[in-house]
Amino acid sequence: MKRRAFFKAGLSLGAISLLEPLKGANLLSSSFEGVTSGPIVLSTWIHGLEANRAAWEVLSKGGKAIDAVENGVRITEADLANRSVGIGGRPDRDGHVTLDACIMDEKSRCGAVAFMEGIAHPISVARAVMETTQHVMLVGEGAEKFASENGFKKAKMPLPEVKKDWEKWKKENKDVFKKPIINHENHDTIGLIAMDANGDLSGACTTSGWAYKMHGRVGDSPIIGAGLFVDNEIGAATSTGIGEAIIRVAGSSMVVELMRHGYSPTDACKEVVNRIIKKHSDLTNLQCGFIAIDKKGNFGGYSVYAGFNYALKTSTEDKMVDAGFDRNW
Ligand code: SD4
Repeated sequence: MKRRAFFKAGLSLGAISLLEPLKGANLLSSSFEGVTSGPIVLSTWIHGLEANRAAWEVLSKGGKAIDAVENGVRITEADLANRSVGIGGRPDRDGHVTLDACIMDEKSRCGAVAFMEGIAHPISVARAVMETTQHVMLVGEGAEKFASENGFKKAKMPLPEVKKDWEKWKKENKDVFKKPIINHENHDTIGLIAMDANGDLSGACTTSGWAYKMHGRVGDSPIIGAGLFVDNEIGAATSTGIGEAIIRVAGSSMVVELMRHGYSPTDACKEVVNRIIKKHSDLTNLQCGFIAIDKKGNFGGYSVYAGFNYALKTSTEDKMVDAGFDRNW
């Protein structure tokens, strides 16, 4: 398969002509974006490398993007060392690990679970909601009941070492609104978007959310349009960071909508980041990042603060890419 990947150093006329009609775009002016042809997987943070490889196992055999995205993020959900996704996730302030996830396919079918406890793979439950019910989202006990009835694997959470951290946090820190520092050192949510050999797009997003959040809090990650959005005519986007800020601007759906109006993936992510910045007078620790792919294989990402990066997998690339950013910490 013919494939091209253009970065700053290798920008070619071919890439320019592909993007010429785009309005409001900086074209491929930075190292944090590119264009490729053929299947592609993009996912948030360093844990995305492994997730992408699992997604690639599906795509490289001609599989569908929807299967690839689920396969990919299940790796992160099963990683006991990951404190922001799945089994190893940190609890809320009352000691409950509550999990949020959503999935969306090329037909705009979608499924989500939120505020769900004790189930190892929320993304697969979200997919079952999508495929076997008339609903889009199940939460809390209802989601757990649905998962048990459908034979999903249970898991005991929090892990003993995570519980120990929480007990320490409880003693030392009563401020439930303290914002987590969201950067590559404490990993965070995985949002994974992919395009398959057929040119179809899908996405998945899964998290244990904001560590030590209020009991009952749900962030952007399971909300279609906030944490994830796919429109197979246009592109796909997903997010990471302070979910409340992302929900306020309908983040991922806005990124896709801007791409519909001619923005490149990076410029669409940047515009939504700018809206977040404009709407918040206090930006302390307010990290939010977006990644996006468009239908032509352009991809990119942007965040409020430096430090956000994403994993890229194509048939020739398997690496981390630094997202563009508005400011340094
Ligand atoms: C949330 N967006 O629950 C998630 C957390 C996250 O990077 O992405 N952290 O708000």
